[in-house]
Amino acid sequence: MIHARVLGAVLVLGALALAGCSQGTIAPAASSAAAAPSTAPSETAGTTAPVPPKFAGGVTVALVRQLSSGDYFEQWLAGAQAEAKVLNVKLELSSGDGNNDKQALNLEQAVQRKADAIIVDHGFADTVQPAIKKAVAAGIPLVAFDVEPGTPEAVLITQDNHKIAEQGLAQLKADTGGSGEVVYVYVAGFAPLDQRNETWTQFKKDNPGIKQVAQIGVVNSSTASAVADQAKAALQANPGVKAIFAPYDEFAKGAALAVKELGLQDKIKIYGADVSTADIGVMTEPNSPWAATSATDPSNVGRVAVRAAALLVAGEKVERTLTVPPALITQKQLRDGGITGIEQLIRAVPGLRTPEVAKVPWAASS
Ligand code: SR1
Repeated sequence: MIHARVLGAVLVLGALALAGCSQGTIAPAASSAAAAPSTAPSETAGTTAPVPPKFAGGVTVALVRQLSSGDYFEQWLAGAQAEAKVLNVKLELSSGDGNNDKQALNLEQAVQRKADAIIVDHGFADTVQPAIKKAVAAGIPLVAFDVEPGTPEAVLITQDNHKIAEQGLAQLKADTGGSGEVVYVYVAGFAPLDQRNETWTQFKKDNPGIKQVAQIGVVNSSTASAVADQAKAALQANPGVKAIFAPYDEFAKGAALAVKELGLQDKIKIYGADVSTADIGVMTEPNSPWAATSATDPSNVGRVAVRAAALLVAGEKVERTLTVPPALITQKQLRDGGITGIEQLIRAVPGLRTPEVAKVPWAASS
C-alpha cells in the first residue's frame, strides 16, 4: 500500500522535500501555499489510512469560482492550493471574475472535461445549477461553497452565514444599546449575503429601536472603493447614523474609508464580516471605526473544500452539509492581544481551525 507520507514525499514535494521531511510527517506545501497558515491541519503529524490508488496517479479537481479578487477570495485560494499539494490533487482553476455567464461556461467545460470532482465557489443559483445538475448526472462529485447547488447530491460547505450576521449584530446591539440609525451594506443574489440579510431583516423586527436609514452596496473588482463612495453619500445625507452593518470585509473596508474621510470616527462604528491580515490592520489602526467582525479563516475553508472533494473522489462518505463555524473578533480583542496578522489570530482563536471537518483519513492530521 502507498501511504501519504511516501506519496507526499515522492509525488508532491520531490527530492528536496524528501530531504526536508522529518519523523515521517509530511512537510508543508511550498510556493503558492505561502499565504496559507503554516500550522494548517493537514501539515501536522500522524498518517494512518492507506492512500487510495487513484491519488497516486493524480486527481484533477476543477475549482470554478465566481469571484477571485479581494482578501477573502485570495486567502481561500491559498488554502485550497496548499491542501491540494498535500493531497496530490491538481486544481484546475477558473474564475468568472464576477461574470456569471463566464462562470457557468467554465463549469460546463469542467463537466465536459470530466474532472474527477468539481468545487463550485460562489455563484448565482440560476446560472450554476443547470451545469451542477449535468455534473451530478455524469457522476462527477460536486462540492458547493456558498452557493445553493439545487441538488441533494452535492456537498454544501457553509460558514453559517446566519451566525456571521448574528454575531456582528449582537455586538452592534450591545454597543448601541439597541437603538439608533444604521446604514446597511448589501447586494442581493450572493447566497452568503442573502443569508446574512435574512438575519438582518429579523434583527430589525426584533429591535424596533434600530432604524435602517440607507441601504448601499456594490460587488465588483473594486468593491471597497465603490462602497466607500456610496457610504460617504449615505452618511452625508443621514448625519444621525451611529452604526454601519457591512457583512463582507470589502464592504467594511469601504465603510471604514468613508467614515475616516468624513472624520466621523468618534460617532460611527462598523460591524463587518470576514478577516484578513489587512482587515486586522484596518480594525486596529488608531481611531478605527471598525469595531467587530464575525469570521472564519478563509484559508481553512479553502482547505476544507479540497478535502471534501478528495473524499468524494475516493468514494468516502461525506456529510451533505459541512459547516465551518465563524468566531466574533472584536477590535478590543485584537488590540488587547497585540494581534497584527491572521496567523496570530488563529493561535489566539483555535476554533478557527477545523481539522475534523472533512478529515481525510489517509492524510496527516493534527
Ligand atoms: C460577495 S460574497 C462575499 C462573501 O463571500 C464569502 O462567503 C465571504 O464570507 C464574503 O463575505
